[in-house]
Amino acid sequence: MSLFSRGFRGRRSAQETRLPPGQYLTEDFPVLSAGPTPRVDTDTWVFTITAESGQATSWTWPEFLAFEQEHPHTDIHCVTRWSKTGTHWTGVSLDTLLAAVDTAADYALVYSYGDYTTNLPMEDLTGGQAWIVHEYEDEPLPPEHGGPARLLVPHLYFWKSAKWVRGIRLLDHNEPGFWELAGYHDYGDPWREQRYWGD
Ligand SMILES: Nc1nc2c(c(=O)[nH]1)N[C@H]1C(S)=C(S)[C@@H](COP(=O)(O)O)O[C@H]1N2
Ligand SMILES: [Mo]
Repeated sequence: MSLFSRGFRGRRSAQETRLPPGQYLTEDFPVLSAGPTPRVDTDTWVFTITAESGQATSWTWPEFLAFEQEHPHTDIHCVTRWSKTGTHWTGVSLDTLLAAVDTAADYALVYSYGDYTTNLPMEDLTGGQAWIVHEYEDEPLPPEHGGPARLLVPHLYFWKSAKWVRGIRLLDHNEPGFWELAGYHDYGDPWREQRYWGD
């Protein structure tokens, strides 16, 4: 919600100025997947956070839904240059899940059903910046967009937002994931255009 009542023209230019460099605005929702869409059933879905000690904490689908639900309203930015503004999601903050985990880790490696992985500093998964989401625009998250549940870390390029998320390993060292090993930037800040190695 905007604090200001602006005309249409004013809203348009305000949207354009919040696009990171090199990005264009899209109204549709492109699907970008490195492989086939895995079929993940909520009856067998388990989400596991494994601490650097090796201790694992897991939640079933009903346990996950019982956590406090948040409603992030945010822009998303894909490294292939599309951005989408004002998307609505429903899910559980990583802060909420990590409150149940004994950890002092600095890094995280996120795992998906299927083979996908991606890495993030713990700093970027905490502090109200990351969620495991299961609804998009008030509907169950479609399988092609990562349903039943995906990571949402909107302040980094969207490849960090792992679809069909299965778990997170907390680490005391940085371990690159799928795209990071293939030439994408280790961190991926869209505002600094950190697309590829060396950016
Ligand atoms: N498991 C998994 N997660 C993934 C991907 C993938 O191929 N597999 N692609 C990433 C990339 S590159 C992007 S841009 C977004 C795309 O999400 P979307 O298909 O919902 O737009 O998901 C990210 N998460
Ligand atoms: Mo992407």
